[in-house]
Amino acid sequence: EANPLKRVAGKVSDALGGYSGPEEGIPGKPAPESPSFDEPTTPREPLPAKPDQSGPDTVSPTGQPTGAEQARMAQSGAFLTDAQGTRLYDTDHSLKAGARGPVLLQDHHLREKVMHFDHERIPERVVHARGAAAHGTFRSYGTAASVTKAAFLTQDEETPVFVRFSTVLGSRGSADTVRDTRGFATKFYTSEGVFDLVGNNIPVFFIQDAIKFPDVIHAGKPHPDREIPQAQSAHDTFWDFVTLHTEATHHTLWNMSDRGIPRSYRTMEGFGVHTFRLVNAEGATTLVKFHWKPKLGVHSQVWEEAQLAGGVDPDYHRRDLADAIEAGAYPQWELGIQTFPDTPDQTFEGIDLLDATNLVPEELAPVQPIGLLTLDRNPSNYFAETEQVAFHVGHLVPGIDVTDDPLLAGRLFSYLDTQITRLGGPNFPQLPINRPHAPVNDMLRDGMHQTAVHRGVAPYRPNSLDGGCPFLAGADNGAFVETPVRVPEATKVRAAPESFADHFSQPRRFWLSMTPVEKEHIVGAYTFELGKVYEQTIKERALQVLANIDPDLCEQVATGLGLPAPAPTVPLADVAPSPALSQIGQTWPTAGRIIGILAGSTDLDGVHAVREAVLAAGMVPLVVAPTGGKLGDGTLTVQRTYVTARSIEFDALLLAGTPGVGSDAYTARDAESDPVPVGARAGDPRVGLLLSEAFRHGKAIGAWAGGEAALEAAGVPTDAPGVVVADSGTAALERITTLLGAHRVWERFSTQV
Ligand code: HDE
Repeated sequence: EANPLKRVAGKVSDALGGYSGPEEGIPGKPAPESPSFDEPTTPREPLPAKPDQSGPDTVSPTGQPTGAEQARMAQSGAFLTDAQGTRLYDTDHSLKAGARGPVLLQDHHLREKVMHFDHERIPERVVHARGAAAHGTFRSYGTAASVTKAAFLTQDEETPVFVRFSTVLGSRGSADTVRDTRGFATKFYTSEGVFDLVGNNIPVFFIQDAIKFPDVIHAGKPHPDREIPQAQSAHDTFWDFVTLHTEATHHTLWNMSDRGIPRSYRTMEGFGVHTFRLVNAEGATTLVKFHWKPKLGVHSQVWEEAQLAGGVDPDYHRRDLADAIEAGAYPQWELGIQTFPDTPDQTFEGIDLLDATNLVPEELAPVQPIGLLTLDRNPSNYFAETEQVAFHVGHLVPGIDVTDDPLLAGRLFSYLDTQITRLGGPNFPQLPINRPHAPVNDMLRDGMHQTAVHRGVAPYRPNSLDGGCPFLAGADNGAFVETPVRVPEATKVRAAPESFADHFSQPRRFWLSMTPVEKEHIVGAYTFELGKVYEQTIKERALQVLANIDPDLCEQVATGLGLPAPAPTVPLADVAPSPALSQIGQTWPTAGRIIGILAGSTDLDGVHAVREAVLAAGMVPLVVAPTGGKLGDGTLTVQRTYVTARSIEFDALLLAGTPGVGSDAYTARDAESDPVPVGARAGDPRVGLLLSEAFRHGKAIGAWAGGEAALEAAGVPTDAPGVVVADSGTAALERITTLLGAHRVWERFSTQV
């Protein structure tokens, strides 16, 4: 059948008296034939949502549709229409005076289409612009019921959630794997209203007072003149600020540690950062800090890997999260709290709980698990959900209240305010992703983008015309009542308390808690970042800050920079290390790990067996071969080729060989039976690169049946730590799985663990 679009146009032209499209070609040349790619032609309703694509369910007392109904309103009917529902017969050509003539202003379809397109983008978030999100549920263990009356934290309660992860500094299109803090924001759609826990993957912050936020962000963002560098802190203005404003030292040190380059959103811890105040049914209060603990453990990339990923797969974290959920490997985190008595001074073991540059070591206040978060559904539309979701630290529910942390106070203003610009007005809570699942009966009316059709005539209180509705609840009916905390009598000042003045002892504790290999990474990160700084005075000041954390750290970075190491200007704090701060030394689940299998050999039975074993262990096998297509008898699909495979994607590599390789029998038959003999693979520079990178990045590598030939060709010693040569693929996999429990082969790094 010829081009169906032309056919439709033909029908219209019948009605128009036989006009059948442009006749006038370029003078002197015949009109070109339209290409005739076939398109389905039978009109039908839009495709139903995929199982993981239904919109968020909402309960709206204002008569607003639920998620499914909303989707129906967004798209229905088989035919293309304009925004008013009028059917269209052509969307490929502007209305013109003759096929080669001028376009007519009266073309409503053209003007509407282009007008809407012109406004498709909204301002990106001023910080945390780059993000990825998922839906899920939070199941409460009920263990927090003694300290909070929040209904969603009672026994076995299940609450729908939406979680958005993000980087902080980069623009919306920037790379995922840059060195930066990560956002970890959770919206709980509870029966008592929305609770947002808007946290980060680092438990401390750069500043103690919100009034410094524009300063630290202006310093971290690209330079105002050239707008470079994008999405990173390795530049003069950042280091200028954080070395002058030394309360930023602790957060900066975390950023320079492996925490600044997570392996995946799935392997990050999350922190509420501030101290919050919980209130129980009796009105008793407890101060708490929130923690998210990933079930897969806390893992990071190594710096070279993060840099490579920025080029070969800038969407690395976004893809990883979506793929895992689509594959059914649902990421999980346990929510926990550290609890502290709500004393008038709001300190714990000498640590000021209102200072967001402090953490409380888990050894002093253990994290007590209170519930489990599972992310099990990808968004169906990035813009509608991930982009339009609006978090706010002031979205609280009864039982969870704020403290006087001056950083939190500023946030309580900022998160509402920023949405006015970003989402274009005050009605963003009506966007489907933001709608509470609890009944809403506010007296907020009108404004830009008002989509609710409010009933009644009396959006004010008191009223008699709407029968007095809405009514005030009171604590007995679940109202949010601010905790009556005593404010000390004081004089109005612009000042910080004396207890905010120690900027070095907490960073020193962090440094002393690191294993040697983690310290090596920190030294490498400072040396890289400061090496990118142009101003000599900033480098010197940075070294002074490092000396005040630890002279050994300072000495090593100074050596890398080729500068003298200054002596500390403050007494070095005598702090005990907190082993819980280290990411190394534990054994973690291997579920969800990605195993690259270099195939293309004749031992396809071995490859089949190892693939099955990887799947059975809950890991992900990816078969890599020189070219795409199928291997052997056609039952083995190639998933990555030498062109598309990069080492960053794999947690471990397995090299299949050829049974009998090296023997006389093999030599005789290899060319015929093995389209890609081991020898050819071994010499391929792309395989060499894959192996040398995986080796450098501390990844486990296994080989069987002669597969080690490729290792030898790549200069990877087969007797190095974490390199396994076994009799069969499954035997190699077994040993590699044990190695993966430690995440990386740490012994490969120059410093011992
Ligand atoms: Fe934010 N922050 N922030 N922040 N923040 C925003 O809100 C702000 C801070 C965090 O995925 C903005 O809707 C101020 C700490 C996350 O949508 C803005 C201060 C922590 C996200 C804003 C802070 C965070 C944001 C930009 C200092 C960790 C992304 C867009 C007082 C506990 C949320 C928006 C998402 C986003 C202001 C400090 C975490 C401008 C003024 C501390 C995870 O309102």
